[in-house]
Amino acid sequence: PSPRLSSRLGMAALVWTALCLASAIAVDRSNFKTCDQSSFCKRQRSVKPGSSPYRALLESLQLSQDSMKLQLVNEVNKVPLLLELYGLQGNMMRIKINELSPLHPRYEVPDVLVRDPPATWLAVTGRDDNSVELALGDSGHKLILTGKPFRMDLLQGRELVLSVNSRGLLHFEHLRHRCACPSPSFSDKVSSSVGSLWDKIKSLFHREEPKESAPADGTASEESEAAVPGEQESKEDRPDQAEEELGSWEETFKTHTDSKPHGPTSVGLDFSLPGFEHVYGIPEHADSLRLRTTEGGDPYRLYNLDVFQYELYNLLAHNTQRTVGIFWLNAAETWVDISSNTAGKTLFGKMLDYMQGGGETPQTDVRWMSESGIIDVFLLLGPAPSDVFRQYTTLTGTQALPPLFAMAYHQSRWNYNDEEDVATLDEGFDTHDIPCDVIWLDIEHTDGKRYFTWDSSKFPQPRNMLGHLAAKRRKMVSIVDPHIKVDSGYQVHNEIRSRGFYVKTKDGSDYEGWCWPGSAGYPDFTNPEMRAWWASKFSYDQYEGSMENLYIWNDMNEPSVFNGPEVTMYKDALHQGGWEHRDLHNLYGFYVQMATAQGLEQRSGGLERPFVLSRAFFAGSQRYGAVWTGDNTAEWDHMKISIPMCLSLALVGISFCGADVGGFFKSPDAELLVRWYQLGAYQPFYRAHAHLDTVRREPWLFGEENKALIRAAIRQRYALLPYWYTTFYHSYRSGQPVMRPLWVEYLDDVTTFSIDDQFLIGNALLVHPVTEQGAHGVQVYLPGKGEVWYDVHSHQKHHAPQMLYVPVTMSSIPVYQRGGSIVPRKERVRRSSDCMHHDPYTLYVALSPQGTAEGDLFIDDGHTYNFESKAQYLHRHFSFASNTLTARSADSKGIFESPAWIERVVILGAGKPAAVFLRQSGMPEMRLDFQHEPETSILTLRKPGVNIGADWSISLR
Ligand code: NBV
Repeated sequence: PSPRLSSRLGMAALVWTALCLASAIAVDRSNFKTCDQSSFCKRQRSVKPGSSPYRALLESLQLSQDSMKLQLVNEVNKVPLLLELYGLQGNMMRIKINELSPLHPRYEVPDVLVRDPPATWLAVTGRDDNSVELALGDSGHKLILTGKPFRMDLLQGRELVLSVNSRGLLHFEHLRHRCACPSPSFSDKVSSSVGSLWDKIKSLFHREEPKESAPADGTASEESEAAVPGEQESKEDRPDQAEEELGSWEETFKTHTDSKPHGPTSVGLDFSLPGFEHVYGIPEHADSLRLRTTEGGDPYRLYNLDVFQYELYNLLAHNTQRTVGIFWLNAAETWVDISSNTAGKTLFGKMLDYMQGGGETPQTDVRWMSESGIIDVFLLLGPAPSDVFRQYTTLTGTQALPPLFAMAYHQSRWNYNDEEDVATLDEGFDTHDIPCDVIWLDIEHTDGKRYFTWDSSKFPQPRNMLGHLAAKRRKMVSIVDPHIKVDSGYQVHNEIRSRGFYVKTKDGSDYEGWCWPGSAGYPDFTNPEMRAWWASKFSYDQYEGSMENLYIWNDMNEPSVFNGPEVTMYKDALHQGGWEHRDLHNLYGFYVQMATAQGLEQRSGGLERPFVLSRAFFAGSQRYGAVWTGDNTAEWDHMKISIPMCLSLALVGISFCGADVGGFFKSPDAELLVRWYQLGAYQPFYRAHAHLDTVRREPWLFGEENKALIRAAIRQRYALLPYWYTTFYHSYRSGQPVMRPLWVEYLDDVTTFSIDDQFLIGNALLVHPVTEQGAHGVQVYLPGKGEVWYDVHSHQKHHAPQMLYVPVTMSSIPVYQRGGSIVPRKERVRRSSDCMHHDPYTLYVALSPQGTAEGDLFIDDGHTYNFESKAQYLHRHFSFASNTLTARSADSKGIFESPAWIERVVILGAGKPAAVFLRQSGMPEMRLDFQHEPETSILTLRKPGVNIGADWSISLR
């Protein structure tokens, strides 16, 4: 790593460094670009804060019911842009900026938004010479748009929430002909070659000729300085040596040259957030949860790459008063700069400012820079974190509700060698009495890395193997990567080739890169026809040897190309519609997972919920399955960093996240492995995985004591599956993250803002994993003024807020249940989650200091869409108040017959009652047995015996 990188990331950089070094097999940091080596980033960053050259032509403003259009003009090059503003329902706003008349269309990201976001009204509420004031629906927000220099300020009441282009960093590189040339002869050569290339692209994809430049919607005002046809080009005709030098028309990195037939196309814009010191999101890499400033270092880079695959475009800013989000919808390589006026200040400095009444309001400034496409940005105006989650997921979709088995424990390694190995492994879990739902097969199971096939000597009878697992009510996952072996004997390849579904080179031939199978083609997943074809390959008759209990894993979908620039695809490779890979690189992995999930859905006639794990992702990937944090190492820091990594993902909609338990590279010692199992048990996706070169590490290979510890960790996970499932259901319904940073629930507790070594599951469980070797204790922060928390193991009650030193042994990690919550569990843990389907429940009722509690439970068949299409589900609500626990329906639409019943109720923080009575409608009141432990205030009610779907109440008298 460069010193620049280290200085930016501080301590966490060391962790990242370790990650890179450990992955040295594949990664040398110098093989990846810095901003200075990425010409557009360098050009964008060379624009310094100051007066913006852009002017909004206020006289061109056109207002329709739900949008406003207006021209912007760059006063230096006179190129006109079109600004569109939309007020969106639910307290959001969309800003689009494109060229008014681009030479040819610019890429606009398709398929990520789940629908056209419903708009609300906009009205002009004031005007003067240089500004216009707009009201945004009934939200109470106003936008002040200033003409010269162009900027926008968004206010709520009199409070400034956010400003756009206030630092003047809007920089929109318009499309142009290549005329800036060292010599006229060279110029002629180049422009004619560019012309012929564009013709070639068009003929390849039969794309429509771009429309003649024409003022959009007649918005151009006659006396405006906007482009006069011809004028734009004559200005561009001037030789511009600098532009050539900055890599605008061609760029070389290492041995790879990126031809840039469209020249410079980047876009950039700045946002200022007054009053915000804490920003989160854009989970690009292993770092702290809270984002750091990038001053004096490189910006955060958003470019899906093998190993650096952390990728999302939403950023959240939070303070005690409000939370806002900025969602930048662009699929090209993107860099994000973050700066803050308090970054360098010590706490003492800040206090001094405060006491002296001086000092500026703290402010965070964010600058986004993308290589191509348009500016399309959504402002999510909160005001609470839960509102921002709802807003973001109404745009990009919520977390798909995974099948229940996918939330259970997964056993993976690269590789389980053959059918016998799988059988022994499966047997091992039963012999050692450890639950396990899924066994995974990595790339070695295939016939020479030809996906959708099996190595016939190692896996001669895959259906037998799958059938055997099915009899144990277990599943299997096989890997299907998106690089396809170029081999005329491989049917998948032949079909893709003959249908013209491969990504093309700039010259129109099928693009070939080097990957696991050797020479490989890359299907063009951006093409819907290709995706439909891919999906059809998962039907049982196409994917030979597959069965209902086989699910899929998509790896290497950044896409990873061993011999490509930065281990990925050439940016000038061409996709359907003639789009360059440059325009949509970050969408590739999203589409691979989408097409695979569609395949699994289709093979069951649309009945079964798919499970697909993906390494690369984009905004919206939450709709298609799970992700993991990629190739980590068996080191303590790597285990620890998985917490902020999954939390960052959760903040931007992707809840189903996990890290390889045990670490992918290298071999963990028993202590690290046990601690990792204990942490993984509380992360949404729970899979142990290991590199081919590591020693075997099934849970029973580390001695009896460690086996027992690992078994206990996995059993804790299984006991809590009803709570996980219900929390995922909430995420699916309302977009709230499953795994949450503390500040999401404790909005005005500033102590929580920087915490990323502990987290919440839903709103009821707080987890503080042990991430230090040889730890004897951990410092746990229990939030919530006037609240209480109960240790889930000892049931001891603690008052909050407080920083608590908790001694630890190897037996477990600290987990607390919030006073005021009710958590359902299944305590008869069995071989797999499916075996526990009809098992009885135990309710853990943790009383608040006021003696109240609330919670719920969602149940369905655990694997189909019938909960949606036929309302076959139960959503139960439990509440405790006035010494009475009541069960009723939380949603009367759902109907589902379940034989499961409640076998126990444990009330934490309860006094001893004289008697306990159960009441159910139409039945006589029944006395219940109970047991009370005075030292711990635990009241256990035995065998209420009520069906889980029934309405009842239990009163303590
Ligand atoms: O398919 C092999 C591995 C896989 O086990 C791992 O989980 C992926 O992240 N894959 C990467 C390719 C090889 C990495 C060195």
